[in-house]
Amino acid sequence: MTTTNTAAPYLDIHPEVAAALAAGKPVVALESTIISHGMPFPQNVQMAREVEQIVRDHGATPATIAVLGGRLKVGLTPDELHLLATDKNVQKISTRDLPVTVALGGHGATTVASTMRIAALAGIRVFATGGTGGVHRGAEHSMDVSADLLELAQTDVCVVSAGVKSILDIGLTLEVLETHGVPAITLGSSEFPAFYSRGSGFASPLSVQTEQEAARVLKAKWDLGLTGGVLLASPIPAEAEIPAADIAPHIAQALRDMDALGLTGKDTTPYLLGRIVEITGGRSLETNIALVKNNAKVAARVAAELAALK
Ligand code: PSU
Ligand code: MN
Repeated sequence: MTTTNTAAPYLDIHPEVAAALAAGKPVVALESTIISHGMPFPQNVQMAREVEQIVRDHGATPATIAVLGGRLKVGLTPDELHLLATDKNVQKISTRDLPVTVALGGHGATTVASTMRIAALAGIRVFATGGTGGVHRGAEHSMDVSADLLELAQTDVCVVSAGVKSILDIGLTLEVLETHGVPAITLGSSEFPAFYSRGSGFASPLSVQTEQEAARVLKAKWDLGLTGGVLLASPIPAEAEIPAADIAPHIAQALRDMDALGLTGKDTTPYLLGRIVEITGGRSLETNIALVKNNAKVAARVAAELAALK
């Protein structure tokens, strides 16, 4: 990607994050769509605060990213986190939306794609989320392929996620990542994980055993001039997972309900996540929170190992 310092006047990097970056200390980017559109209040703001603390407890500085009043915010205050969690005027914004939200001075919660781009502008290389977007089921007709995949193809950031949400077509998602030269690497398993579940039935294209190995992969990739991102998949801890066979009928139900409502495009992922929380009586929300926390821990360790290699 082309990172130019013409972006600097649009960025507000929190002083704590700026100090860590200047000192070469580990920093972990965190996204905000998961707060505004991925979980209900008040669990969303509580999750956001706890995830920041987990990053700190594992030796890195958290930088939650959003667009507020048209400013690219890297690192948020508690009041800003609260606004994202509660204000209905906050839009879900992906890369395509960034120039409009900036130019018109709006509020936007950033997806994986737009968070990656802002993280890269700020010089942050490691990012934790819940699950990455991917190729939607039925994409051969809808053409609904998340911009997260195209951002991974071009922006030099490692995204730590619990794999790809099982509301998506995981096989096609892995194909698109391969086409774009994006390493999809699973930490500690030979099977690619499926967000709520440790297993997806798909072999992971690549694996590493430790966060230190993951950091060495990142250094090698970028040293070699292989631009673009890495998807580091971290399976949800066994005690927190919903096994694939248990969640499958609930996902099928949510997809049917979505089709009946005629929802498409950017509204699908928030609807499906919310509907699955309803159908599972809240269990999937607990699972989602557990996997995000685990990813924050892994990302902090990768960022620390990467900082030690430089
Ligand atoms: N992970 C979660 N919850 C979420 C998301 C990820 O646990 O809500 C969000 C991310 O912001 C991701 C987005 O980029 O879902 C995917 O949206 P879409 O399918 O429209 O690209
Ligand atoms: Mn989409």
